Amino acid sequence: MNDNLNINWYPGHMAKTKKQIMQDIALVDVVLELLDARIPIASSNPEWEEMLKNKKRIIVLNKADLAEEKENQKWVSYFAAKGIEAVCTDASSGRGIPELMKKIEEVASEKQKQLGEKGRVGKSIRVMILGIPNVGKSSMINRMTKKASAIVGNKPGVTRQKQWVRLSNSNIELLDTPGMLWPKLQTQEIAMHLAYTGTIKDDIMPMIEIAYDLTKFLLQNKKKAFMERYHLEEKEIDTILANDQQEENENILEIMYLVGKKRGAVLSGGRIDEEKTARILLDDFRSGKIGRITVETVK
Ligand SMILES: Nc1nc2c(ncn2[C@@H]2O[C@H](COP(=O)(O)OP(=O)(O)OP(=O)(O)O)[C@@H](O)[C@H]2O)c(=O)[nH]1
Ligand SMILES: [Mg+2]
Repeated sequence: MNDNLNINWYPGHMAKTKKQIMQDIALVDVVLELLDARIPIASSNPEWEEMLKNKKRIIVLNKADLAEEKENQKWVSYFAAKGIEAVCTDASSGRGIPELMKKIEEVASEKQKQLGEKGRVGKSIRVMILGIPNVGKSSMINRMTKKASAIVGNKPGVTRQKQWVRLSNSNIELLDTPGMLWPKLQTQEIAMHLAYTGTIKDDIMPMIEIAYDLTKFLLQNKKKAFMERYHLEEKEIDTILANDQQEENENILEIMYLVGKKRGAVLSGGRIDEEKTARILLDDFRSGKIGRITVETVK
């Protein structure tokens, strides 16, 4: 397997997005930093630290329903220890949103008080939603406003332009932004984690390599869930993994092929359809069908 994901995942429009966001940061009172609860490290843009200094930040661990509850709580404590407030949410069901709203309102009322002291009343509190592509920013806005204010889609790059949305019966305004990545991913592992979760457009990704890497991760860390999902026997898996007649990556590929076979991803002539197998594995992982899986745990 190729060790390098050589892909252009920082398309031209990202630089423009960043410029726009930099300008808008100056206008907002609070920034909601949406992270993917399964990969809180990889989904955190290293540029934000600098961009957001002196801004009130709240970390939102979204897609918490797809991550392990115990690990979610560990991440909340991890951020708390750094003096950063963090909330776990599921923007599809709405879980955690009331708690998040409460936190925003706390910040808003503090800000109102400060403005009131300066004699400026009636000013809106502006909240920017920031995050990597596909993390659930627009879904979050729709949950908060309780209507379909923003377009949502199960692929990265759905929101193309920023959009202000006002919360009804409130002086809070939310700013939806396009997903943002950064020019140089720090490590190969981070690139892989972003790929597993569907942050980078699939059509520019080597899907088979990503599914291979995911399979390897699952076999090392979530073997039981993996076996259950694909009705595989532990003995069968262990025999393949222990085979020293072929390279380790061939052993893992063999297990991928088993999955393909079980799921009918077979070409005419009986060969395994690698592309289709890769799709099945990634789709199952992304939609939580293999289970709630936290890829990056607190160290
Ligand atoms: N399971 C789960 N799915 C979610 C959650 N939040 C959003 N989604 C799904 O994730 C996909 C992306 O959601 P969007 O709200 O469009 O994400 P976005 O961050 O606005 O994406 P871009 O505009 O492309 O940057 C959609 O299929 C949502 O239904 C969540 O908390 N849990
Ligand atoms: Mg969006």
